[in-house]
Amino acid sequence: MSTLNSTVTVVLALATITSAFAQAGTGFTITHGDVVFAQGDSPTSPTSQGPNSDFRVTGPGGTDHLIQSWWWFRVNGVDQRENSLYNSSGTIIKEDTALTAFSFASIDVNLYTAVHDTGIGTGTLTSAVEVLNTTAAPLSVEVFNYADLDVNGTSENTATLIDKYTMEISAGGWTANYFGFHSNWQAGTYPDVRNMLTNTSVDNFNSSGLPLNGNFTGGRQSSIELEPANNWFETSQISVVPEPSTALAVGFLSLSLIAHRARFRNR
Ligand SMILES: [Ca+2]
Ligand SMILES: [Ca+2]
Ligand SMILES: [Ca+2]
Repeated sequence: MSTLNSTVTVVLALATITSAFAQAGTGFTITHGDVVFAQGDSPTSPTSQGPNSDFRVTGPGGTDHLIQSWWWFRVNGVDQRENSLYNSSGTIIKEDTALTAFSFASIDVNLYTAVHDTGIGTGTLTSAVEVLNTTAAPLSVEVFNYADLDVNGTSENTATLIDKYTMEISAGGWTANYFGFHSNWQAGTYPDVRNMLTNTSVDNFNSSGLPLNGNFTGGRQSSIELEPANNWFETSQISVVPEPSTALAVGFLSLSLIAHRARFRNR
């Protein structure tokens, strides 16, 4: 009896602890083919470090290439720091897409997430926020996307800038592109970039930090001006793509097989 009571107490205590940090039921898993994305529950505080995430392109038991994917914002002239998206009012899941809704003092935010299977060992995660000005005055808002990729399930990654919209992160035969049309980008070794978003001061990304070797994290910032009742979309994409050297190796293999066949025929 006392064992049962203490078990009940522990379960209740765990439930209380969990609810203090995340909103149960707002996290989700979406799937397309063998591409799987899992998002942890929405945090309950603007000062949170954001939920954890998984991104796999080889089925639910495959390599997880992602630690975190989340969004932060700052209403200029109001907020003295960046705020994570928090206190979701709920998530609607539909197989390969999810919509998580948020409502704040001056903006509403809809977070759209989608996965797309683009072939064997490849796939895309699209994360987009719709920001709506719910006040009667124009608003200036900074929107931040943040991603902690651990490509190949390891924090030992090599990251380079392909162009101002695309970062390439690689390890162990895997390559991921982190892509988005934003004003400024930032890369750094964990936890430097996330600290900019979770510390108590105003920070802006300055398009620096690449190339890097180590525990890659990256982000993008957009400055948007919103008239009353107007909305704006920001999109971020993570794609696991064929690694150039792997594709080349396969190419060489095909060529050598063709050469072998040709030799065989000539005998
Ligand atoms: Ca993960
Ligand atoms: Ca900051
Ligand atoms: Ca990382």
